[in-house]
Amino acid sequence: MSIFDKIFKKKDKSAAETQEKSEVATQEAPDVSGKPENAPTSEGDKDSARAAAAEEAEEAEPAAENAAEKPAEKPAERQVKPTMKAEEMPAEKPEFVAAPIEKPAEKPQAEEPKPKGLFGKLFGALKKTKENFSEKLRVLFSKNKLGDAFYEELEEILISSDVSVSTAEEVVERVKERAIGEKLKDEAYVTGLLRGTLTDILQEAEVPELSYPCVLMLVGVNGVGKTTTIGKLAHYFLERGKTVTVAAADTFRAAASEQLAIWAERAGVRIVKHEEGSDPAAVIFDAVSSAKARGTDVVIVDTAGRLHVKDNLMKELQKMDRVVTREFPEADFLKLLVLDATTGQNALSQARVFDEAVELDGLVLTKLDGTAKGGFVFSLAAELALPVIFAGTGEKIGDLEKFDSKSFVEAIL
Ligand SMILES: Nc1nc2c(ncn2[C@@H]2O[C@H](COP(=O)(O)OP(=O)(O)O)[C@@H](O)[C@H]2O)c(=O)[nH]1
Ligand SMILES: [Mg+2]
Repeated sequence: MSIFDKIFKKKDKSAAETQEKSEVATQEAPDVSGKPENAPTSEGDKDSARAAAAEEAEEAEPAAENAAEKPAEKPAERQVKPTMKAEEMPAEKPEFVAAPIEKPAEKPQAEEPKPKGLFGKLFGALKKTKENFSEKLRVLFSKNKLGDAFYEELEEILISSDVSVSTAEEVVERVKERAIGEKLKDEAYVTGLLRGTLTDILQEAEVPELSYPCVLMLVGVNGVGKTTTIGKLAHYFLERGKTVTVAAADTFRAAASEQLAIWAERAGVRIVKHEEGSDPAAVIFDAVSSAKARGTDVVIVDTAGRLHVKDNLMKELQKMDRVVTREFPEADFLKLLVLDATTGQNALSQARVFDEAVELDGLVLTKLDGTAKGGFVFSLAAELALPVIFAGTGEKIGDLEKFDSKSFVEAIL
């Protein structure tokens, strides 16, 4: 079975989570079909009334009128260049930037990565990473024989490529183990071992295939590319014949749901949105209720990323998590952390924070067209068992690919 086919999994949903009550509310089905001006007219001050309605809804099925209108999903081929810029840039600025490379290192033999095809863009995106890595390895091989000094330096190279210390140790340990007893210990041989080890680490974190219906909730700090990725994902699933609804649960700023509405229109999918400042859990409740009633395949949820009010944000995310688990237990529910690939080691701490709040299922790496190093991907797999599921390679609607571990390793090494 190909890696592409194995990258989804369904985590156990804790029974405890399903019992919690939420104060979300039902309201008229917000079907704006990508037309932001048709956004539902709910008012914040109706929250308590809706809360009561939600309690009733816990026993009953979601209001039938949510289902009345026919789905507005229709695939669209438009590829409009996004015009929006992040108004709030990431709290965490990239700390590590790949060192500029003067000349590409000679490729250690072993099979040539294929620059064309499904993962082709990624090879372009990771070219600098590969040059950087290969150059360092070439220098290492030229001055060292296999031995302690060699392995120590190999560990340092990994760390300088944003692999965490403990993961770098593990990688080197595994390479050492494999090298023992072998006679052929040249550069290509060790590069092959390293490549195999890194691939194993990623594949060990991989997850089974996604099943439908499913809910994908995207979390992450501001500016990493959540909203953009949701537009790309909507397009991705539509192209594969799925029906999609996006939910604007970043209700913190009106601009956030407007930005999502633009993407929804561009992709040609239905959006569920409420007013600025409304309860994000209520948005999810509506999105999930109407998706159930309409038989929608994929619900993709946008969330806020204001880490500076971390406690609130985390409580909000937990509440949304509970709503999906309780209201749509039959759906495959994945909580995906979106990470800017230029972020470096900081990615690990972001992942820990979000994983603690809502148990994460996987990652989406964005901005792989930038100066990504990508080494942290191995640490997230080794230390948090978090696989990368999708990769963003640009700002256009088609710039998203399913992540493939083997191809990724070939692209960087
Ligand atoms: N180059 C590049 N830019 C991206 C990618 N994904 C998102 N962006 C840009 O990152 C900025 C922030 O994206 P946004 O979706 O608003 O982030 P959010 O705050 O997490 O929702 C925007 O300018 C996007 O165009 C990507 O894969 N490549
Ligand atoms: Mg956003």
